[in-house]
Amino acid sequence: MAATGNEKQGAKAYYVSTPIYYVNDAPHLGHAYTTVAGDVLTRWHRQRGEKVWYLTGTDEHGQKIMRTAEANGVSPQQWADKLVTEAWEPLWEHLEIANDDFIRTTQKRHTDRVQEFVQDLYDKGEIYKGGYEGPYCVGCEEYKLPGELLDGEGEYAGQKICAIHKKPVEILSEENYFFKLSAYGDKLLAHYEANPGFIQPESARNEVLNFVRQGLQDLSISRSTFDWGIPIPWDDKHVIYVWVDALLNYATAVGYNENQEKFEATFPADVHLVGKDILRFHAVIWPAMLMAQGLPLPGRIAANGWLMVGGEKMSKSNLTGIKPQDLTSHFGVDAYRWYFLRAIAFGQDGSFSWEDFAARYTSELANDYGNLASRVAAMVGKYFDGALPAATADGGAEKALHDGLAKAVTEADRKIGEELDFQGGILAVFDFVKQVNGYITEQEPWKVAKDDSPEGKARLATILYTAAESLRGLAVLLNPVMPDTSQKLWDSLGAEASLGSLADQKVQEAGDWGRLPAGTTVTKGAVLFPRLEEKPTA
Ligand code: ME8
Repeated sequence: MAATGNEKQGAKAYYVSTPIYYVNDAPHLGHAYTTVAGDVLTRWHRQRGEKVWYLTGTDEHGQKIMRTAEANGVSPQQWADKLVTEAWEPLWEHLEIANDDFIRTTQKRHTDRVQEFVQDLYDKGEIYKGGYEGPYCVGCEEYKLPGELLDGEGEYAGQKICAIHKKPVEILSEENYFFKLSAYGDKLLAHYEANPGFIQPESARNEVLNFVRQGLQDLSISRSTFDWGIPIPWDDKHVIYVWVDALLNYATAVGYNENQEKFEATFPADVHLVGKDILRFHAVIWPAMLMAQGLPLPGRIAANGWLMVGGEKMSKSNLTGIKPQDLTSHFGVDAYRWYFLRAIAFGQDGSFSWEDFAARYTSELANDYGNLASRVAAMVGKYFDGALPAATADGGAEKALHDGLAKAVTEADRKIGEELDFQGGILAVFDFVKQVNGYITEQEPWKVAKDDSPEGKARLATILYTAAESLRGLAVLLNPVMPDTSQKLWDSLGAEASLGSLADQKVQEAGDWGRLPAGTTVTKGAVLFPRLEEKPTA
C-alpha cells in the first residue's frame, strides 16, 4: 500500500472532532456512540502511522445550562465543573477514549479567541444590529421557523412545541446582532457541488441541499436577555449566541489566533462527527463563518443516525434507565465499543436491545473470536510446548488464508479509515474470523496430531502457525475497536518480543503474511470474552 502524505514529517494531522456536548446532564448512550466512533476512526489512522488529532469537549454556555444550574441551586460554572469532572471526563476515560484534547467553552483559551473572531467579523462588516421576534427552543438553543413546529397535545394543548424536544417554544423578541448568513447560500451550494463527500451520508447531504436552496436567513448571533455567555466585545449588554461560541471550539482548541504553527498543522478538521440534530449548524453555519473569515473548510461533516431504545430516540429526557456503565459492567468496555458500531450501519438509525447485544456477544465475540484465540493457544501449548512452530507445508488451504487476511486488511482499511463504514469494516474482519474457524474445522489438527510421521508433524506445525499468524493479523485489525482484548491476544501470541508494541503495528503491513516469527512463546492468556452472567434485574 502506498504511503499516505500524512506520514511525512510536519504534515497536517488527521483531525477528527466530536460535538462538544451540553453539560446540563450526564452523558448517555447516544453521546458515547458518537465519541466511540470518533475514537475508533482516530485509532485506525494512528494505527496507519499517521499524525492524528482527536478533539472532544463540552458546551457550557447558554440558557439551557443556566436554567439547569439555577434549578440545582448552583452557579452555571459550578454546575459545569461538577458535570465535567464527575461525569463526562470519567466516562471517556472508562471507555478508553484516546482524545488528544478536551475543550471546555468556559476556558479562557476559548472565550478570548471567540471574542476576537466575532470582533473580526464585525470589523469586516459581516455583522449588523437588528431586531428579531420569533419562537425559540431552549432545548435546541435555536430560533425556529413557524413551519418547523408541531401543535402541542395534553399538558401542552394550544401551544406550539419543538419537533425534537416536544416541549413548548418561547416567543422571544430581542434586539440582536446578525451575521449575514443569507449572503453565503450560493457559495455553500457551490462548495457542496464541488465536494460531493462534504456531507455524509447521502440523506444528510440532500437535507442540507434542500434547506439551503430554499434561501438562508441572516443569523442572530447575540442574546441580551441573560448573561451566561461570552460578551460581545463591542457591546457587553449582549452575549454571543451559544452556537457561534460552540462551533468555534474546533478552531480555538487547535491554536486559532494563538499558536499559528499548531493551527496550520491541525486545522481544518478532516471529519466533524455530529448527530443528525446538529447537522445544519455544522454543514451550513460553520462553513459560512469560515468563509466569512477566509479560513479553510473542513473535509467532511459526517452525521450519525439515532440510537433508539424501545422505539424512541435515546435522549436526556428519555433515558430508559440504561447508562453506558450499566452495559460495560455486564459486557465489558471492549464489547461495548464494538457492539454499537457492529450492530448499526453508521449514518442510519438503529435500535439497541439488551437481548441483541447478549446474542451477538455470545456468538460473534465469545464463540467465534474468543474461542478461536484460546483454542489455538491451547493447541500450541499442548503439541509444541508453547513454542510457535514454523509452517513448512503450506498448500492451497493456507494460501486461501493468506489471501483472506490481505483482503480483510484492504477492506477494513477502506471502510473504516476512509468511508466511516464501521459496520462494513468490522464485518470484513469477522468474515476472516469465520474463515480461520472454518480452516481449523476442516484441517482437524487434533486428528493430525495423532500422525507421528514427519509429514504429520509438519502438517500440524503448519496448521497451528497459520492459525496463530491469522490471530496476529486480527489483533492488529481489531486494536482500534477493542484495544484491551487485542493487547491480551498480542501478549498471548508472545508477539511483543519480536514485533514490538501493538500500537506500532501498521495497518498497511497487517496483511503481509509471515510477520510473526516461529519460536515465539505462545501462552493461554486470560479469556478474551468471558461467559455472560445472568442479565441483572433493574
Ligand atoms: O447538540 N443517537 O450537544 P448535545 C445518536 N452542544 N447520537 C446521539 C443521540 C442518539 N440518541 N443523542 C445524542 C449539542 N447523540 C451541542 C453541540 S457542537 C459545536 C455543539 C449525540 O449534548 C449526537 O452526536 O445535545 C448529537 O449530535 C449529540 O450527541 C448532541 O449532544
